Amino acid sequence: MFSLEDLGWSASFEAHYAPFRELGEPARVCAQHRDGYRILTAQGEVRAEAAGRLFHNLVTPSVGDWVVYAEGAIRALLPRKGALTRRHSVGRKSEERAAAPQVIASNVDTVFVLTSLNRDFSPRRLERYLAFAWEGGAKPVVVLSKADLCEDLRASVAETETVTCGVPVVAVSALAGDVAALQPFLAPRTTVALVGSSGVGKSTLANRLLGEERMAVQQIRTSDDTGRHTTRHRELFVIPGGALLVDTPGLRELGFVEAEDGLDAAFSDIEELARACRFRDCSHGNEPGCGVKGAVEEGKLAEERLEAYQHLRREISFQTRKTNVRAALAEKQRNKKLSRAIRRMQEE
Ligand SMILES: Nc1nc2c(ncn2[C@@H]2O[C@H](COP(=O)(O)OP(=O)(O)O)[C@@H](O)[C@H]2O)c(=O)[nH]1
Ligand SMILES: [Mg+2]
Ligand SMILES: [Zn+2]
Repeated sequence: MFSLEDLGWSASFEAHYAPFRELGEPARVCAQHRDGYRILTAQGEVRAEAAGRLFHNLVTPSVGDWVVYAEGAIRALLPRKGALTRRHSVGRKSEERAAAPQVIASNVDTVFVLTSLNRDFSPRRLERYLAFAWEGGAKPVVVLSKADLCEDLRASVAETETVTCGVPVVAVSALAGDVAALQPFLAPRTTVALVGSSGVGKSTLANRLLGEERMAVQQIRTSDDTGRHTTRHRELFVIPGGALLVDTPGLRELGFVEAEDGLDAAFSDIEELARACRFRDCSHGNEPGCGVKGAVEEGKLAEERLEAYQHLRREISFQTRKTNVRAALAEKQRNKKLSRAIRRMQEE
C-alpha cells in the first residue's frame, strides 16, 4: 500500500482538493479500461466508474489524473499540472475527430522518449516527441533503446544530440539489463511516462524497471522489424525505487504538435539564434539580417532542422486556423460548464 505522497501527491493538489473534502477521498487513476477505471487510493487499488454529473460531456479522467473518489465512483477531477496530449492528424476521418485532443497521461514529470538503436533513427520524429513532452509540462529524456544491437553507441548518441537541445540522451538495453543510466531520472514519487513508436521496447523496459513481467511484450516480426501493438492500455504503477511509471501503447503517429510553447522548447537553439534577427517577427525565410539563415549559411545549424521547425510551425498555424476553432469553442464551453458545476458544488 502507498501513501498519497508515494503516489505523487503534493501541496498544490492538496490545495485543489480542499473544496472537495466532503465529496470523497483523493485517488490517482492508474488504468483506464473500456468499462471503467482502476485507481490508487491510500487504502489500495480499487475499481471505479466515472459517474456523476461532473462527467457528462465535461471531462474524461485519464491515467495519471488525481480524482476525488467515493463509493465506487470518481466524483471529481482535480486540475492537472500538465497533460501529454496529442491530436490526430487532419484528413483521415471527420474534422471533429481530427481536432479531438487525446490525453495520453496527466501530471507527468518526466517523459522517456524511446527510440531504438537498431532502426533508422529519425530526427524529425524525435523533434515531434520532444515538443509533445515539453507541451505536456514534462521534462523529456531521450532514451536510445536496444543498445545491445548498436555497433557505434557513441556516434548514435552524438547524432541524437544534434537535435535535442541539451535534453539528456542515454542509451540502455532492457534485454541485457543495462538500464542504470536511467536511475537519476527515476527519483521516488516522480511520474515518468514511456513514449515512442510501437516496438521500440517500452514495455520491455517497464518490466525491467518493475522487476516483473507485468506489461505484455510483443514478438517482433523479424522481416520488417515492426510489430503489432500489444500494449492496448496505459497503466501507471509504482516501481521498486519509488518512481511512478506509465507505459503507453505505441503511438503510430503523434499527430499535430499541440501548440507553440512545446515547439519553442524543443527548438530552443533556433529560438536563441532568432534573437539576432533584424525583425522581431522574422519568419527566417527571405528577410534580410536573419540570424537563423545566417547560422545555416555558416554551417552552425542544419538546414533540415530549420525546415523541420518551419514545417511544424506551419502545421500549428494550419491546425489552429482550420480545425482547432471548433474544438477550442467546445472546450471553452466545457470549461465554463465545469467551473459552474464546481462552483455549485462548493456552494452546496
Ligand atoms: N535486442 C533487444 N531487443 C529488445 C530490447 N528491448 C526490447 N526488445 C525487443 O523489442 C520488441 C518490442 O518490445 P516491446 O517492449 O513490446 O516494445 P513496445 O511496443 O515499445 O512496448 C520485443 O521483441 C522485445 O524483446 C533490447 O534492449 N534489446
Ligand atoms: Mg508496449
Ligand atoms: Zn530570422
